[in-house]
Amino acid sequence: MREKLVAMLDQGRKALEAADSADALQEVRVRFLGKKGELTAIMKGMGKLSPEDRPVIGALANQVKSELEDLFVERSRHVGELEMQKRLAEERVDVTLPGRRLASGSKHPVTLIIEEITDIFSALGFAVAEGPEIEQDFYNFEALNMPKDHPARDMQDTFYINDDVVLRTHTSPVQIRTMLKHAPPVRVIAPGTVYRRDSDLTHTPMFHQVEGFLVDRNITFGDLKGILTTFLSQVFGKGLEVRFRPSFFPFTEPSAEVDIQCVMCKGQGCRVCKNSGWLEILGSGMIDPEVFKAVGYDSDVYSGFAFGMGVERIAMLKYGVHDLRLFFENDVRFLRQF
Ligand code: 2NM
Repeated sequence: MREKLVAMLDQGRKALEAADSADALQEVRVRFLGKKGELTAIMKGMGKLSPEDRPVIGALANQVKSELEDLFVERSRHVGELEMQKRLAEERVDVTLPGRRLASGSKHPVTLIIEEITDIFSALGFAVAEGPEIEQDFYNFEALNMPKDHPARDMQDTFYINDDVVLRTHTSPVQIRTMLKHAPPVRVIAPGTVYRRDSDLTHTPMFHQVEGFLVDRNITFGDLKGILTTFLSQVFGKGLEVRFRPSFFPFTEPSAEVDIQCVMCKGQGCRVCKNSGWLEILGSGMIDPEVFKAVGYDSDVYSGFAFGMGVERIAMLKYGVHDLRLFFENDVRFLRQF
């Protein structure tokens, strides 16, 4: 029995020294020191020993047990350290490596133009107003001097929700709402999405507009010309010719279409300007007294001008985009360029 214990101590020591992981160590501990382990088996057999041998062998067994336990603790510490070293080596991070760049998006060209137009008019003292895209007939048509039987309504190909509710065909209803809420002097622009039942190479059923108006005492057509000329020279560059051509809108009188010299050929004549040398860019006019009547402004005291433009059209001319559909397809190869 003495030999058995000495041999076990030797085996146990060797097994512990060979164990190089927490799992392997645990296995060795169970094998030698566990409840069903080899040392327990020997201790159970001690009852058969003579009374003289029993205390001697018992003491030896306890000594072997405590030595193996000490070795186990010591080896555990060592193996723990080894495992930590291994993990640190495996999980090493090279903090000097360059970072991975996040792919960043870009603003849509329509957004960029709306922002640019907004910035220019802000600097000229205009506030920005917004309103609903689903609009009542009164704000979209009636208050703009277009009663139900008015032929001018044929100019708008309207999406009707019901008899009284439409998808706004322009952002003018925002101007009407603004006038109903605020007494003059007011100067406001209304950028936003508008809808018309129109779809071909040069028309989409949804597009964007910026409209604006200014009302105060003694506002004249000269003020309209000054503001719009200033605006156009800031968007398209100084030194470009601007011309005002008589036109008609139900909500303005007199009305004028504003042209700029063709940005592609500088007035020489090309495909874009259909050889005229000019590009139609804005609609405008002095606000009709009928509109003032609808919103409760006194047209004997106040006068004002209004204007409207298509954002996609300005974006096409400014960025040289020849296909309107590119603005709505959202192909990143197109969008990334802005
Ligand atoms: C245009 C052309 C001319 C316009 C008029 C108004 C309002 F509400 F003040 F009467 N807002 N926008 C207007 C005038 C819009 O777009 C081509």
